[in-house]
Amino acid sequence: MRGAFIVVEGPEGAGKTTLATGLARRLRDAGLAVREVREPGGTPLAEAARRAALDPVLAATPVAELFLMLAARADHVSKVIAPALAAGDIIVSDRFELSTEAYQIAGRQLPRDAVLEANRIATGGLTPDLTLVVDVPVDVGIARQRNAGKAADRIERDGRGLHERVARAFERAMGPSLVHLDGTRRPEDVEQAAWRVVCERLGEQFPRLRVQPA
Ligand code: T5A
Repeated sequence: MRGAFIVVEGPEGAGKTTLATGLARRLRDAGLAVREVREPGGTPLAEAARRAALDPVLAATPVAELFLMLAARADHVSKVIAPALAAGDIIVSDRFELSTEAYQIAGRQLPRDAVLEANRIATGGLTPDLTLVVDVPVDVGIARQRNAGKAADRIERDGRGLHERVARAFERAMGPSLVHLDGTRRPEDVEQAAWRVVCERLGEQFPRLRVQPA
């Protein structure tokens, strides 16, 4: 038995959490077992690594930031994600390894091959079945975070150059299991478009998704 691993990715304030929550609700309404997770996070060790990585006072260097993200991922995959998939659950994750490509490789400009190999060790080779990338321009995402009253963490406070490189990396990401969504649309429209993709891609494995209304 194997479940399915859905990841929602995108730059700051793209609407990832909003979309992940909406998709998880729809999947549960369809009668499926769903587990919502976020990265970095999801286990006590991973949440501690998240706090360390995002704390402005600790001022993690780019390399320290990378290894905090990967330590969090290794713990999360082995203790939560892999067991849940083995039990047949659908995982909906707010961020995963594409964030490492966008932030640590494109954003921080760390060496690509070495980072990808270190990430592969962290994941044990587990990759998402479906990655939904929510694209928004940098200014739109930052304005949304401000309007939501979110206190900026260490990475969010970084310069505009980083966030431009991150957003471009997400926009350019491609792959057979990767689908882009226009995050500038209304939340309900983004969710609707994502739901259509989920039903198309996972309908064969989960027959309950074949008959879901649009
Ligand atoms: N990181 C993470 C790395 O550097 N490397 C890694 O490998 C990983 C995994 C995590 C940080 O860690 C970094 C990246 C990040 O800097 P985070 O909290 O997961 O931080 O990421 P954020 O992008 O900062 O999360 P946000 O919660 O701010 O953004 P979301 O989740 O994209 O947006 P959301 O859904 O919370 O919405 C923000 C606001 O916009 C509104 C919402 O109501 C909310 O007010 N909104 C919309 N408004 C208009 N139209 C829409 N379509 C909207 N969708 C949502």
